[in-house]
Amino acid sequence: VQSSVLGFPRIGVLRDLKKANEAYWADKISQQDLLAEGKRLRLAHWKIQKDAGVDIIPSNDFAFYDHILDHIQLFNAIPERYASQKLSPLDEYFAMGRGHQKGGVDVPALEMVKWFDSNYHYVKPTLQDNQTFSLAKDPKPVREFLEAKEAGFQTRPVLVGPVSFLALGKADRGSSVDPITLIDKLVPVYIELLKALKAAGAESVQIDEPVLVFDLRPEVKNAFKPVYEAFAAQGSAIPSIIVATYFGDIVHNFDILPAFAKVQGLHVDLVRNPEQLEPVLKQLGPNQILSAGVVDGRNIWKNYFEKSLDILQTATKALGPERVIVATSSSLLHTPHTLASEKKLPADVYEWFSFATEKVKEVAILAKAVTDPESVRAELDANAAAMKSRAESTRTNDPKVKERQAQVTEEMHNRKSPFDNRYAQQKKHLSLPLFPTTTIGSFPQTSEIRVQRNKFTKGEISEQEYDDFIKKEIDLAIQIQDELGLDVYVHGEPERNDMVQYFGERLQGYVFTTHAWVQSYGSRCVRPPIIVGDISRPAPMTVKESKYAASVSKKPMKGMLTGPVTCLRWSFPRVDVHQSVQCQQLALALRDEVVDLEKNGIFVIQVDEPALREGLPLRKGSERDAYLKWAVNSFKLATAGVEDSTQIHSHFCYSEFQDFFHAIAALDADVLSIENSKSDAKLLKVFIDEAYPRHIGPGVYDIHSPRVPPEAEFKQRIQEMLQYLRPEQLWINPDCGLKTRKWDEVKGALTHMVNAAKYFREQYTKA
Ligand code: THG
Ligand code: ZN
Repeated sequence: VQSSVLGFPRIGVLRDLKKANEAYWADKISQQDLLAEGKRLRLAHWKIQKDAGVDIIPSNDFAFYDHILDHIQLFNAIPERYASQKLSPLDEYFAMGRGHQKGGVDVPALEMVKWFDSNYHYVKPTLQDNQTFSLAKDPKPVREFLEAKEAGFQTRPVLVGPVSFLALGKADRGSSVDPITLIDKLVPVYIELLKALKAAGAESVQIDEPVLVFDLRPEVKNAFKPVYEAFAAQGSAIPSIIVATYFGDIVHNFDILPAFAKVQGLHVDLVRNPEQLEPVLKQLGPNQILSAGVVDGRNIWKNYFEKSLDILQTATKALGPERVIVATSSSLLHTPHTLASEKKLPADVYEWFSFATEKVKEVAILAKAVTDPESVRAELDANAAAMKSRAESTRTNDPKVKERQAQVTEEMHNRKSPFDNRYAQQKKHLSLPLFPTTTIGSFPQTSEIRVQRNKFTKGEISEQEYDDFIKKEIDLAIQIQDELGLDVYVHGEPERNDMVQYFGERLQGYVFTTHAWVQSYGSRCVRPPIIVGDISRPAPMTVKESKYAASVSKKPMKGMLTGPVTCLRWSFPRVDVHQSVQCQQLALALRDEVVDLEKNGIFVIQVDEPALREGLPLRKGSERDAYLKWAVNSFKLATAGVEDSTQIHSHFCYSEFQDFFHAIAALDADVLSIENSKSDAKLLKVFIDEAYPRHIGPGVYDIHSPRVPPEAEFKQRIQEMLQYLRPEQLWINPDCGLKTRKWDEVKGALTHMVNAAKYFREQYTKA
């Protein structure tokens, strides 16, 4: 039995890649320096895996920004607006990833969206009606394979499969091509790449076709067969192929499997869907390999060896040990680098976790244990002890929380009155103009803020000094909002590190880490807190700052909370209790916070649920309905405790509402802000079609890019929105929080935004 890893995190022990990227973008290091840092990281990560005893080590899992973006460049699927700038390949790459506004060049970034149901974002392939593909010069997978080989690592390159690459893409604005129809143009380029890999010495490649876990349109389903037959026709001119899927089961797509009759094997996710093992075993051809994903690539819990070995025994019994590979369920991209960096975790809890570096060892140990458990007896015993310690720990169980959950009633989920009544009262109470302007909550996290927070964490400044600093930052945020002329203020969240981590650190039932960073997009990382037990709120979490901000502001101050679903989704959840239970516990804690804010004079409260959609089970059907029911109920439970005159806002970081509209409507939030700046305003049509009565602020500009759009762009965007929304329904706001931006970018963009809102306000008041 061999062991394999589908991908390793790229950012390094101390977010080295983030630091290098950001230094390069700020012109502080050269292109050569950045490339050298990339190489150093790749070599370090290969070494970790080799030292752990992993048999099959991936290459081309590294990316400076995003691996799908790598493939966009690899296949020369670069929209003309970037290609025509004559930037260096690396700068062109970053221009697509994050926009480029420098040296007379001004191009926005390509759209970035969530990777399946994870908190990682990929750059969407954006394709043209007359799209062509060709293989990039010095193709990255070949280059990195050779780099590894030279350093003494035989690797298995990871590629995104051609069907998934296209199916995850979209037509560019102004094009109407269905990306999957481009498959015949892509396959020859792909074959050229596979041949180059073979010539370089690659014996095997991992081709990821994760779209196989979706419900697929017939056009996409039918695309697999010709592609993989064309590969098979290459015989030994190309490496052998393992087709990898993850984050779901492929049983519902078994009718596609004949397409893979000639590949070497299949990888399936047996953490998420262990029940697919038996049917998959039956589907494999007589010589095909099963890559059994038993070590979780999405969570940080130590592998339950006994359970995994059960699965692996079943597989080896059916196939024989030489046809089974023990693998991570997915790439380890979604897990932090190493547990060894955590010096502050309680000792008992420390034993329960495995991060990427430790998971790599788990894979290697399991591979040995299947056929020769005695060779790893000590490891197996230690694992059993850790499992037992967790199962018996008193940390996990809080009877008071359970009691409160038992007392939740149906009516606790509903506001006192329907929206129309509420709105009438809110209008009076808040006296808002037409096209009210606001922001999503956070303002720039300046280096000064980070420095002070760090000092406070390390005990170098007192709580009083830190509080005074935060107050000064809030004062500044309010002064700037005065100058900008916004209508509903925010305090700017200078006291918060991350919108989920901050709450995790204030709730019972969580533990948090010091270095457990996970890449979210590009150079941006998050440090998800870990839910280990029943959750409750020992004390108010945000009241102090919001109350202070309201006291020094002449406009309504918006309180800012992260909703229960998002707190759950962006944490590492428990695996011993259903997520719906954890979510309800979070909802009850937040309900108390919402009511406390109202008691303290905060009458606009935003409860963000940007993660609501990514939690949606990947396939339609009963699982989805069940998820939506508990997710929506948790939001309602968290927010329904307030008076009618208090306005509840919520925010979502995406614009794909088609499959999801009813859930959003069911939240009954008075105002929704959504991300729309990079998608077609037509998507808003669903709000008219469904006669949505409440208020909406579709983001009018993209905050993920440093670019400051001209005022005319704002006006045009608002004009487009007014084709689909009633004027009294429309709020004007950015697309998301502004914490990643610099103050001059924020001031520039918001000045244009407020001017544009005022322009329409005048037009409509006249009319
Ligand atoms: N928090 C969490 N997940 C998220 C978001 C978030 N997922 C979706 C979306 N927002 C992703 N966006 C971001 C935006 C900014 C940052 C991370 C994810 C960010 N991170 C800091 C960085 O990388 O420099 C680190 C934060 C810190 O210093 O504490 O800015 O908001 N959980
Ligand atoms: Zn957002």
